[in-house]
Amino acid sequence: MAILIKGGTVVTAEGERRADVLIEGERIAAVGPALDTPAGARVIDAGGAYVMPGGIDPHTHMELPFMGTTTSEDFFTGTSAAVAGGTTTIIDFAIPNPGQSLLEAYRSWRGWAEKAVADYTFHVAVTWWSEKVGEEMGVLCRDHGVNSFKHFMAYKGAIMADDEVLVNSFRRAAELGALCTVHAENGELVVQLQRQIYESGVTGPEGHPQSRPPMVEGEAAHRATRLAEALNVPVYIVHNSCIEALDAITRARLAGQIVFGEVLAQHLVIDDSVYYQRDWNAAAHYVMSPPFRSKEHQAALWRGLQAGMLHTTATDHCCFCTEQKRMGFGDFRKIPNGTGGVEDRMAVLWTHGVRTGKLSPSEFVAATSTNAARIFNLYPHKGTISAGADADVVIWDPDGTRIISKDTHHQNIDFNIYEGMSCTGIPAVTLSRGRVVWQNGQLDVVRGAGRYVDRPCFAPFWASQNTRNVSRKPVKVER
Ligand code: URQ
Ligand code: ZN
Ligand code: ZN
Repeated sequence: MAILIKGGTVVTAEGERRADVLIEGERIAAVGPALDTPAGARVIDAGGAYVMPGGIDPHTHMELPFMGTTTSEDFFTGTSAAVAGGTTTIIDFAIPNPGQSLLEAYRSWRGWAEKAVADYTFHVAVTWWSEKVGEEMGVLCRDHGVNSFKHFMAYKGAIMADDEVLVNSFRRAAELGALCTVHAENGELVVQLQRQIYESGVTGPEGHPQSRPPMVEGEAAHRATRLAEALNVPVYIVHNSCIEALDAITRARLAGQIVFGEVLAQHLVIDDSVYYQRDWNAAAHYVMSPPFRSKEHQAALWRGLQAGMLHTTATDHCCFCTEQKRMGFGDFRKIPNGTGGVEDRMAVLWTHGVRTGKLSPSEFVAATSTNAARIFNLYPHKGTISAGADADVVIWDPDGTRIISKDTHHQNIDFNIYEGMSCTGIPAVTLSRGRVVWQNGQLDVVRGAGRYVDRPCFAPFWASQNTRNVSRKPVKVER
């Protein structure tokens, strides 16, 4: 049955216009003013609303085994919460333990994700190095639609990538035409500073931000851009939280490098005062890395987003319930790192970004959907409203309101980092590949309806064209 979305204002990263959207099956069939209503079509009135591409969250961790436990959100509940918030595609992470086959880890995550209600795809982490890792990176690109490899510069003793891993993996990714993404914190510095802080007698959640100050992130972000420059590979820095990381990206981009930056919705609106609450549980709820920062960093991150030095917004949705957080009671180093928000990202960004004049509706669409689609090669199947695109659509009510609360969210976690936040601008209807999955405040999802999305490498473009870095042809002296 066709669906005709009538009377709305279509918003893409390029602009906005009054237009109807005709959906046939899983695809958008036509976009234009005053489209005819096909016989038998379902008509959805979008008068007074925006019609936007479904959100793409390029950074989630459903069912992640981490720090001795596993995130409380699985791919069914997590993608259900996502569509309730207007996000129709997630890019999650397959993270092998050091020594584990990348393909084996990828297959595990593929299995867990089969219960998803909306579309998904995976970055694959490189947590160790051998010839076999290099070979498997090639197989993942060639046969499994993986075009991005993640590197954790933090988490020493667990999944941290040292320089040997970074250099070998970056070089291999350049050969493959794949993108390198990094969690930029100096893992060695973190361990040293954690020990100092803990041994000084600070054992509570307030020790977490003190052991990961902005320069720990800025140093790693700078180093990641330099390694990428030396190895001629594009790099995407995830969850930039501070001025120092933003400066590293800005420097590299102004030098002509292909560098992209991601910012989390929560880092744009929550500051580090949360760690100094007297209630241990309440403070521990906010333990994630990089940590929440003081207010001047948020202002800089908003400016980075406006200036095009930060390109995507994400959530790093990595949920640990209060009891799991209490694994670190008495030692902040053992509090499982992560916070949620996959359901709240778009409403938070609309309320604090568009309604405050920081972002236009088009810039909102770029930051919540289109830029991620372009960077990770999902565009134009995802990330736009145009004929031929997947019918991942959110009908956005700019005047709708919602008070964010654990009591009403759909996320499988017993608290919400935005608890009590009043949002104006909410999804009225969400469609995933042409099926209404959220309407009138109700989910109508089908377990397993989500599909894995292939993301081809950019080899033809980046490998040949990426000469922006100074090319270093070896020089031989004839003697
Ligand atoms: O570092 C990440 O991105 C994962 C392990 C989620 N946890 C976090 O604190 N950001
Ligand atoms: Zn991270
Ligand atoms: Zn993450």
